[in-house]
Amino acid sequence: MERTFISDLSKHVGESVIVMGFVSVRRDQGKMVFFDIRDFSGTVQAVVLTKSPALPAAKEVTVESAVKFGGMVNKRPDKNVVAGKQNGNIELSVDSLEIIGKSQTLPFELSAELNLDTHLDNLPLTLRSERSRDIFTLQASILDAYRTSLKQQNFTEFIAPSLVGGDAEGGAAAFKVEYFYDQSAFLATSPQFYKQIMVGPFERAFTIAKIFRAEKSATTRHLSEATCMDFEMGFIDSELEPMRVLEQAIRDTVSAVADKHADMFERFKTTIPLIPDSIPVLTLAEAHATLGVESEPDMAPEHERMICEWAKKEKSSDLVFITRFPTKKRAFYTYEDPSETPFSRGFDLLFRGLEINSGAQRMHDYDALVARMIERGLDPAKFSFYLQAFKYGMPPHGGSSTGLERMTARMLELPNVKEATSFPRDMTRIDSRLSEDPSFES
Ligand code: AMO
Repeated sequence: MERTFISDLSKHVGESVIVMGFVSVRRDQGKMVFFDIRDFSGTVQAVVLTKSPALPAAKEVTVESAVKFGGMVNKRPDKNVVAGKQNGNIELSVDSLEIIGKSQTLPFELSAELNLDTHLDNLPLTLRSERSRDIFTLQASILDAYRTSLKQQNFTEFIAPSLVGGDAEGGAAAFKVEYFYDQSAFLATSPQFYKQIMVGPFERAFTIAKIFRAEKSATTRHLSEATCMDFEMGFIDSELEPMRVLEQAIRDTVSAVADKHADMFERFKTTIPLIPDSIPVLTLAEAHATLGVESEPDMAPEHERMICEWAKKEKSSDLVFITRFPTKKRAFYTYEDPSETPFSRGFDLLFRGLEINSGAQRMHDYDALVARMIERGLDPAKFSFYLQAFKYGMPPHGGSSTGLERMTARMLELPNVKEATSFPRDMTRIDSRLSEDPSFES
């Protein structure tokens, strides 16, 4: 007999079926045994009655074992119906039972609240919890919606390399790897140069790329390996156009996850993010003035949190753009219009207290870009590959990069970005702990 997926069981009342899945719960009641079985499509209650030939085998089933249950789909007696719950009005009356992969006794209950290190130490198990499955189901929907939105906005997807010959950000700390011919390569800190190059062939290009950052930061918002949703577009007048594209992508993403996962927002005791008709935009100086704090060349994390509280209260928005950072604080390729000196056309997008995106209009003139590199102490010869794009004619262009893990974390108000990363790498961990006692700068 073919396997029936759990979400289809209600169509098979009164029929015999085979269900395969994992045991989420086992409850022994007198001589009967009840199970909650889950597969990718949902959960159902299974009952092994006193007279069932499967009863001896049922007593051997441990929680999280992979099982194959055969039995009859029955309507539950009215008094046992759980309204509003998937399969709340049916149950599987089990007459055959096979343990396909037996689980050892769990070190803790999967529904228990664990500290982050215990959760991370046991990921092959803890990723099975409802909480983790929710987080990464939502993350998959974010990826899907963001991609769809950019495609609808006429962007072409490309694959950016993870191995690069130099440090792609001209400054960010990179991991070095041994390469052929005694050469060193680096793990990409950003797909920045490649997305700019792709403006040549495609005009509008995007990539979902792995980035690797070697900064010694041990905070709730830093990973050594992160995922970025980057785009770049040509023929713009200012940074306002990429900001609009980004705003549309975020709006489409929030609306898609709200439609699909309203129940998750309830389970995580949070709400669907608020986005007004247009996301508020403040210059850095306006942001500091609004908070009544002294003007600084960047936003301190505490001020990011405070300005988001302001945006929520005053503008009913969980997101706020900050623009007009001093050029010297931004990456070397950031455009500065002569009429706006010393401010750049860079922007950050903050979401519920945290920067989730950075972007800008870029320099597009070859000579000006080379001059900027020299001014920043960078050797243009080392960037000759990237510079070819500008030698052969480049329009004014700009784009931005959204951190997937940060966006997921803020969507569900998770306190640490590592919880929104299926297999996080940080200073102290690549799967297992590297050290109990890191020396770090937070
Ligand atoms: P930036 O360095 O701000 O900009 O990175 C863009 C976004 O990527 C995410 N991010 C991280 N997430 C977790 N851990 C990290 N260590 C980490 N570093 C970055 C953040 C951040 O907003 N090339 C520019 C983007 C551009 O101008 O288009 C860049 O890399 O969410």
